[in-house]
Amino acid sequence: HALESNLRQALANGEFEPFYQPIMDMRTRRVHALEVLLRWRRPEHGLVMPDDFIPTLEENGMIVPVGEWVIRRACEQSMAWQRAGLAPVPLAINLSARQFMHRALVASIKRIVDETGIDPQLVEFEITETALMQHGEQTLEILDQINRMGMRLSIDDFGTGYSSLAYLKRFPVRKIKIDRAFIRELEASSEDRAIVAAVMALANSLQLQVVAEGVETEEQLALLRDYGCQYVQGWLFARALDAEAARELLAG
Ligand code: G
Ligand code: G
Ligand code: G
Ligand code: NA
Ligand code: MN
Repeated sequence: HALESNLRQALANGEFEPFYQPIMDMRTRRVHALEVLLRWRRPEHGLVMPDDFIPTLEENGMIVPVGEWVIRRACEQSMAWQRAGLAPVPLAINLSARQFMHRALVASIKRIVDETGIDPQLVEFEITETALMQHGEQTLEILDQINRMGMRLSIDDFGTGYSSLAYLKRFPVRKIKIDRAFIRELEASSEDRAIVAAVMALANSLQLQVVAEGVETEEQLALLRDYGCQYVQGWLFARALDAEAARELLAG
């Protein structure tokens, strides 16, 4: 369990670092939001990606304090950018099922808003459909509390999880993110195109915004534009950037 004890030290030693990937607005061609993606700057290892440490944090429960730290750090960063004169840009912050289950989540979000002074409208949370489906009525209560604070909710990795269309109507969700598995072969796969078209139709009738993830080519972008998808995220525009590179992007 060397990894686990290294992760404990990482939080104490300030080795975690949020990166920021732009979500672009097709209509304005500007940055619509920044997704916050955690990195671990591990001494003598370099930059470690979340897939190599988030699962361990989820298993041992450390995702709760680390996730709280991410929310706080990202809000502080947003405030620093605003004080430096940059136009405010919403942050899209990932929440794991484990964080979502934790009873102190809402209180800790409130505290972070009070202490950083961030406008809650600048914070949205991304939650997978599987995480949403795990906790029944309690889920609706937590989502309502977050929503009443003025924060938005998105469903992440849409289409890959435990799907029930009923919750789209019941939950105060503003946006769905089509998983990049459906975008990757969009040009070659008529099935993927049919899925994207169906998601767009559903989203339009429920008045949900849609983000397509994993957009890597101009051809994918053109198809998404044809389907009426307004928001796009992927390496065609930018990878996840460190705070300084994100600042430069926002500064134009
Ligand atoms: O708009 P600009 O030339 O600054 O584009 C920056 C990058 O975004 C380029 O790599 C371009 O290929 C890509 N891009 C192409 N079409 C669009 C679009 O409709 N919206 C946005 N935001 N970027 C686009
Ligand atoms: O940046 P990358 O695409 O490698 O991230 C992989 C996955 O790690 C993301 O899809 C997301 O689910 C998870 N992840 C990244 N950053 C965070 C974070 O700050 N909190 C949580 N809970 N998950 C994250
Ligand atoms: O939260 P989620 O698991 O959806 O996080 C998004 C993940 O997708 C991050 O790990 C990010 O680095 C990755 N990603 C973002 N854009 C692209 C892309 O255009 N192509 C690929 N392959 N991965 C991407
Ligand atoms: Na996400
Ligand atoms: Mn996703």
